[in-house]
Formats: sequence, C-alpha cells, structure tokens
Amino acid sequence: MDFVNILLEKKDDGIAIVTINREKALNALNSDVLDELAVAFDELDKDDSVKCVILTGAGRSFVAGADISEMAPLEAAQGYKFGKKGMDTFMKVEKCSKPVIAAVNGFALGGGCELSLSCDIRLASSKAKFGQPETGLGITPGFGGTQRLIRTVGSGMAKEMIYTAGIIGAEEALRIGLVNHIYEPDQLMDEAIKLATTIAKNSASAVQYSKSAINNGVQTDIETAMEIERSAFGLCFATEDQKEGMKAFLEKRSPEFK
Ligand code: CO8
Repeated sequence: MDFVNILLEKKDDGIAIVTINREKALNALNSDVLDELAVAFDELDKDDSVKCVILTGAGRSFVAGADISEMAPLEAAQGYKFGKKGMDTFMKVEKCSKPVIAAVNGFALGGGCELSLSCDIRLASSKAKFGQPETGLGITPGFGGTQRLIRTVGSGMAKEMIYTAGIIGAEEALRIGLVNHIYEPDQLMDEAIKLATTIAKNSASAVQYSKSAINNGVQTDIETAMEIERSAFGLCFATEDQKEGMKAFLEKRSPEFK
C-alpha cells in the first residue's frame, strides 16, 4: 500500500518511526488514516529488522481525535462499525510484538489520547494536551478510552477526564501517570529515539516476551498471570539471546544479540 496519510521510516538501527501526517485536520483519524495505520503495524509486527517503534504526529498535533466530519452523519450501526475499525487498528498497535513509544507532540484528544494509550510508553512535549472530549460531543469514547484509560491512570482520574471532557496539560498528565516524561518540544523526538535505541540494544526476543507477558498478565487473575510469566521465562531458554546474554556476562563483556 502506498501511504498518503502517514509516513513510515525504518532506520538502520532497528527503530521505525510512524508519523501521522494529516496536518490540515490536526491528524484527525478518518477511515483512511486508520486503514493505513493498520497496514503499517501489520508490516512492523512481521519485520524482524524492527526492534522498537515510535509513533508521533506531524505539525502541532499528535492526533486531535477521530474525524468529526466523518462521524457526524453516522447512524447507530455505522457508529458501531466505525468504533470497531478504530479499536481493531489500535489493537494492532497494542499487540504489536515490538514496543511502541508514543511521542506526543501536541493535541492527544479523544481518539488521539486513546491511540497513545494503546502504545507501551508515552513521552510528552511540554506543549502536549490530553483529553477525552467525547461527552461534550454527545458520544462516549469509542476507540478504547473507557477501558485503557482506567487501566493506566485508575478509575477516579479516568472518570473525571471522561465525565468532564476536560483537557489537561503535560504536567498534569505526568502527575497522574498518563505520561512517563516531559521534554521541550525540540527535544521530544531525540529523547524518543534515545529511549528506543536503549530498548533496541537489548534482546529483541526477551523484550517481546516481556511485552506479551505484561499485556496478557495484566488482564487476568494473579495465578494465571504468573503462569503467563513462567511460560515466557521458560521460552527464553530456547533462544540464542539467552545463551549469548549469560555467556557474555560470565565472560565480562557486552552481549552481541543478533
Ligand atoms: N475531526 C475533524 N477535523 C478536525 C478535528 C477532528 N477531531 N480536530 C481538528 N480538526 C480540524 C478543524 O476542523 C480545522 O479544520 P479547518 O481548518 O478546515 O476548519 C483544523 O483541524 C484545525 O483545527 P482548529 O482550527 O479547530 O484549530 P485550533 O487550534 O483552533 O483548535 C483543537 C485545536 C482544540 C484541537 C480543536 O481543533 C478541537 O477541539 N478539535 C476537536 C477535538 C475533539 O473533540 N476530539 C475528539 C473527537 S471524538 C473522538 O475522538 C472519539 C473517538 C472514538 C470514536 C468512536 C466512533 C464511534
């Protein structure tokens, strides 16, 4: 597929950068953007040369939400279908075998906040703004916001954000645990790349097993979750990376993961 609404750059060091590039609508997610993101994340999931992904937006916005002009005329069944399209796409981001870092450069509203929540780690520019404005538009969050926000910031803060439709800045997002770090706007991508590079240097298989154990375990009871971790841990011992990682430690050198 030739991308029109997103840019996909694969760097030599195992880092891929996906940029949502629909600046005239502040990167609002219409069906075309969602389709392109789904194709991009299918490709990134399969590409063994990719170790870590950064997702960001072009211009002054990360994503200013689902496209309101596309949603305005929808009826119930179409609304359900559009919600499912967004959810299916975001699930590909959440389940991507590689870690995904959201570099939130500006507005992350509605579907934009929800997209950042489907990423593993959120970094914010000091100019970032987060919010779930849907109740002010007469709808609920529809791309996973009622579910992923509570799992990230707890139900009290998530309910306040959703019921008030309020917008919060980067400092408040940091305080409630919605983002890990805040950087000056011109430093954000450098810092995201630095973090991605650190991750990419570690064993790709161990990072990927860790991601699936964390994501699958957090949805279930503690006994099942521990079994998920045990399985992942056991599988690591069938990898070259485990042999190399431990051999390198014993030989007092840095590991060379393939
Ligand atoms: N959809 C479509 N177009 C948008 C969107 C959007 N979400 N956000 C911005 N735009 C467009 C504007 O219409 C404008 O276009 P034009 O130049 O043609 O008039 C352009 O982007 C620039 O926007 P503004 O002129 O408004 O820029 P400002 O700096 O004045 O304001 C804001 C920036 C505050 C971000 C403002 O644009 C805004 O409030 N946008 C809407 C934010 C919002 O409410 N987002 C949530 C949408 S609902 C949602 O995401 C639900 C997800 C689940 C859906 C499930 C469906 C079933």
